[in-house]
Amino acid sequence: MLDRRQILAALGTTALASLAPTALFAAATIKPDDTSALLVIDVQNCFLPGGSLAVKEGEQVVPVINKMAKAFSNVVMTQDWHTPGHVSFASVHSGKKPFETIELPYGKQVLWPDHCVQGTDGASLSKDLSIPQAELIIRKGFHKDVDSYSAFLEADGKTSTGLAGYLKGRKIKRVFVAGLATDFCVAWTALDARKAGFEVYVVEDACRGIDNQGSLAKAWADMAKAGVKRIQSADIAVSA
Ligand code: VGL
Ligand code: ZN
Repeated sequence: MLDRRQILAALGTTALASLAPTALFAAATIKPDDTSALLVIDVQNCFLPGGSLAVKEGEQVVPVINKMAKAFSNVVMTQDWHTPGHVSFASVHSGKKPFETIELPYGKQVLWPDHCVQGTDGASLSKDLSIPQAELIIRKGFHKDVDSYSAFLEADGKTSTGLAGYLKGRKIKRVFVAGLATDFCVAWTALDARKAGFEVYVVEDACRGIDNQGSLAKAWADMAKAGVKRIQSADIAVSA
């Protein structure tokens, strides 16, 4: 017969054992393979502190992305790459201010401060990114009359950037999305990646949002509905 002390001891061990994998240690259960790619979205000076469209805490994604990138043999980065006088800039619409919206032929467009103008320092990738194996940089938003939050499709909903073809050509099946901003370029990229047939993960702590009029909560809801998986960088196994 077990006495009270033995029973409590046994229960204690079981309780601890069942807690251990989740609560006591980070469960790094996702192992990127050769069919996985990390998409690093718009980690550019304009979106970082001091930039013209600075995302709150934007700089905090950089060390998280650098560390996570070690787990990936395939990394693609994007650069928002607008013409001067781009249609998404409030400055070209008289009487309009940044963060207001207008109707364009392809639909509703949020207006922004001038940002990520081709060839400017603001459009450069952060000098603190350290991902030497990155194999492709996709530039987007370079048509003067069309915006492109998504790394796959421009805002007209039909002009392709070529990224889906590239990834499929390289036999990529799963994409992990990180960067700026969660509720615009990250979310639109994730949603289009689902439409293009990829398995999609958004790494929450490797992203930061703009959150204009509820856009962040809406983006997460849209992504959940589309089958985008919301994970943390600690879920990804980075082997030594
Ligand atoms: C972005 C607004 C305008 C982004 C780009 O990278 O999320 N947001 N252009
Ligand atoms: Zn832009």
